[in-house]
Amino acid sequence: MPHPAPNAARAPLKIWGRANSVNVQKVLWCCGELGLPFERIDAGMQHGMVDTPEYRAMNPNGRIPTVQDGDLILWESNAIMRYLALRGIEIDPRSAAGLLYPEGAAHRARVDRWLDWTLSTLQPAERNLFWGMVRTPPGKRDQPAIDASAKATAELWRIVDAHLAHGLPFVEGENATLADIVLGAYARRWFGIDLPARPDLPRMAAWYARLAERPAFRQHIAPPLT
Ligand SMILES: N[C@@H](CCC(=O)N[C@@H](CS)C(=O)NCC(=O)O)C(=O)O
Repeated sequence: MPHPAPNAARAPLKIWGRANSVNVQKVLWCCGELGLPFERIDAGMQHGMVDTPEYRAMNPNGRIPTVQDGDLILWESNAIMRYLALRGIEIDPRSAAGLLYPEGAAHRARVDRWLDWTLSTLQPAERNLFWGMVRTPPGKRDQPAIDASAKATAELWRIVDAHLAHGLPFVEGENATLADIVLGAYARRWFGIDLPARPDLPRMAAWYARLAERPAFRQHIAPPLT
């Protein structure tokens, strides 16, 4: 049985990024699942900082999140989560990290594909929906772009719903993995946006309800969309 990792005894990570960024949220959720202490520093959008030479020296993209663990500085949220999980496994193979990023080439690849899919396919499809409905005042919205984005996003969630026909509680098995984190963070946006109509996706809704019970989800993902 997995037992709490000695990860809590590690020096706190430093995480740069505003708490309402989905890519930051994924990393915070991952830290919560792993019991990793961290210090978060606001950066990005209204907080600025990302264009300073000091920040660019850490992350030449000027994007968030950026994470520091000792001497290691990392950017790209999915790479950060993989690192945190692998480091946790390195420290204690029986820790919760082993559940989050399961061993075995096939199982790990099944998890990884959702990480890639989220960045390459889901995020570009849902961007106009999220920005249009959450970050744009009603009078200034590009409704056709929002509608097209909602339609494209619904088609992608149908894929997730169909995948969940495997009947297991989480996307890739009996335990929540990094795949659930990346998809769950975007699902929170999908369910949190008021839409005139949305497809009935019962398996996805049941999966999402399971994720919503997790303390780290409640803390980092559930807060209002902004
Ligand atoms: N692929 C990168 C994307 C990073 C990214 O685009 N982050 C957004 C926030 S979700 C950002 O930096 N936006 C500019 C800002 O907040 O100033 C990752 O996964 O970390």
